[in-house]
Amino acid sequence: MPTYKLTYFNIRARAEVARYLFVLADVPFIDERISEEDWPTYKQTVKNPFRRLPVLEVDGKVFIESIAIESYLALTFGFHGKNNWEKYKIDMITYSVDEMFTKMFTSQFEPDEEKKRNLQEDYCKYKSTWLKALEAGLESDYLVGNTITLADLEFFCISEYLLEQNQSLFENCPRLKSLFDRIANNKKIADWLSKRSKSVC
Ligand SMILES: N[C@@H](CCC(=O)N[C@@H](CS)C(=O)NCC(=O)O)C(=O)O
Repeated sequence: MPTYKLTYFNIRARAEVARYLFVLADVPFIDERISEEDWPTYKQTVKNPFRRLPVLEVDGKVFIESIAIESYLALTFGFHGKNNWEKYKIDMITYSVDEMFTKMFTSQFEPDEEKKRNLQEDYCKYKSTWLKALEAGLESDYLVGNTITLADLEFFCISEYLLEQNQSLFENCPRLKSLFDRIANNKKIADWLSKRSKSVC
């Protein structure tokens, strides 16, 4: 089995889905976390031409860009659907979650009050449409096909953040609520959640 090393900060954000994939696949990996204070030095030599994280190394081969990393791991471990149609739907959900992350963080960190209000409005509208579309599109016990895939892990990862902001997130989405609970209660994920490194976000 190859040696996997995933390097990121001590946060969930753009690396947690990759971590879930390792956990679900029972594949050991080095979970390297760079502290805020070590980052300026580490950044000088990080194996990414954009000088950013996450970086995945597989037997020394370097992978960058979180979505490409997740997609590679999901394909390698068998969580990327059974055919091209399923693969497309998983990608579509992955990109919609990425857009949500961007809207959420951009609105959170915008210093200008008026711009912040507009960004928050846009984020809230997007979130509401996203929830309705996913609730209506659920195919089975899982978002795509009838087994757990990368799409469910993307949904779970962003939902952890959304629930921290609003505990009644799933008030009108009973099927999504069941999906969230199903993933949280998956034995391997539950075990990971109970012992993962505590992080600010
Ligand atoms: N599109 C890239 C974005 C990577 C990115 O923005 N990483 C941030 C952390 S989430 C980073 O390394 N920030 C530190 C810096 O830019 O100095 C991906 O998804 O991997």
